[in-house]
Amino acid sequence: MASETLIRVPDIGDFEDVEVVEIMVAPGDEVAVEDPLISIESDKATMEIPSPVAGRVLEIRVSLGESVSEGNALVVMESDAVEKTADGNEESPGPTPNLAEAEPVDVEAEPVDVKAEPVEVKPAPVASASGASSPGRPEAPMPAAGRGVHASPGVRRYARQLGVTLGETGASGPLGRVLESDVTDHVHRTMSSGEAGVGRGVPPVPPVDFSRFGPVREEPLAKIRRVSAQNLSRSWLNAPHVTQHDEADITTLEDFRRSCKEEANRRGLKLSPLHFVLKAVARVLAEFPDFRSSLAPGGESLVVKDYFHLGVAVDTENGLVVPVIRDVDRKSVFELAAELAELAERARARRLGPGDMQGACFSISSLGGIGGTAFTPIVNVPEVAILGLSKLQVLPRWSGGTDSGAEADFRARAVLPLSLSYDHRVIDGAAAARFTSRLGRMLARPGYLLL
Ligand code: CAO
Repeated sequence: MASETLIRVPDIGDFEDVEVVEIMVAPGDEVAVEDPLISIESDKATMEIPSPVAGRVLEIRVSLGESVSEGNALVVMESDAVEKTADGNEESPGPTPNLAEAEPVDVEAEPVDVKAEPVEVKPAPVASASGASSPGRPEAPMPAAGRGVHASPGVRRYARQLGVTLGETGASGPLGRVLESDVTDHVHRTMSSGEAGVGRGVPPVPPVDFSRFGPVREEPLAKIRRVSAQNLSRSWLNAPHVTQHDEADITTLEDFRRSCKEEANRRGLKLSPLHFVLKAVARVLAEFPDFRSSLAPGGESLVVKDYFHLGVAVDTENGLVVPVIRDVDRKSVFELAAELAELAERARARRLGPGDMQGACFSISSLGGIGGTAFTPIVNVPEVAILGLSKLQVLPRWSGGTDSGAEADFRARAVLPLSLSYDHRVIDGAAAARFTSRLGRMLARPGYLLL
């Protein structure tokens, strides 16, 4: 006859308040003996708690993120064949687990995460602590941990961070063990199949037969546009975006730029506001290292880049490409103008190599030569921020700042709109506002660039 079995946290050594990191079953699931039920993780090791009985899951007594210790109730199972032992206790059928020999699956962790140290964890039967059990529910002894999907804690952690379900990956390790490379391969396969490009779990747009509404024709997309569509979707779906809008008073800079025109012509160059912005951004990035960082795999640290290579979005008839100008901090504005002109020309002639588009720590997208007052550029992930420039306008600005004193008045100023999109996992709104304010001040007083 079916009876209910309450499964508790076994003896997990000296650990207390261990976090529930994975719940592998849901009410209604049928499980076999030793199928994994719950995964718990201390700062040293991960351990699966398998089912000691075969049957149906009735109730989950814990939630993700909850801290548990030995004896806490985890899962209530309905199982057919729970037998009485000689001492009157009830226990599960099948191979009686030898708890002394129990081999915690996750003990020999591969050091994917440097914090994962091998620790000996010995699951043991949970004593029927008085008052700890629900009336009428026999306690189940706990067998050895982790006989479902075999993987080290490092691999489990890696899979969790990437949102990968271990059962869906290959298992190319010895005895069907899932390796880190199986998880990585699974992600690559999913990404290149296009499934992840539009975001897993995002409902697909249903196809529409537009010819029902009028004449249509189908035109193939250029390769560049298809590649950038994937990159943009991936960036948009992975990074929580926020855009900080600001403006820079570049009246003085514009006077200076005009005064350089003759010299620029002599060098066969055209100076645009963008070339000065490149220089100023490199200076501001030196003061704001987070803006030239990337999240390390796993998302637990930042990789800060101590180089100042900047990507610049170039509009081509086949789509958007982002070539990279290296060491912007060490180049003059004329050198930057010459290099960007050369890169843009090669981009439009489809002569950029992959190396020309790699290594940026921050990007700039300028629509200033076209129009618009603000926009929300998409961060070129794994970079964490991108600066958008719109068309400068001559606008009235109050000369007294927040002071309404009699001396102040409205003056015509050349105002450059700035739109800084950032990955909110790395950058806070206050930092973004400080960044654009600093950049605005730098551009308003271009003499700073000489200091
Ligand atoms: N405000 C007003 N005028 C501006 C300006 C601004 N912010 N920025 C540039 N201009 C002017 C230039 O001075 C130039 O004027 P002249 O013809 O009188 O010399 C004119 O606009 C055209 O400039 P440009 O765009 O050709 O040159 P640039 O160096 O500023 O930009 C490049 C080069 C490659 C970035 C640009 O050509 C380009 O492709 N921009 C589009 C990028 C894009 O598509 N971004 C969207 C991506 S989605 O995030």
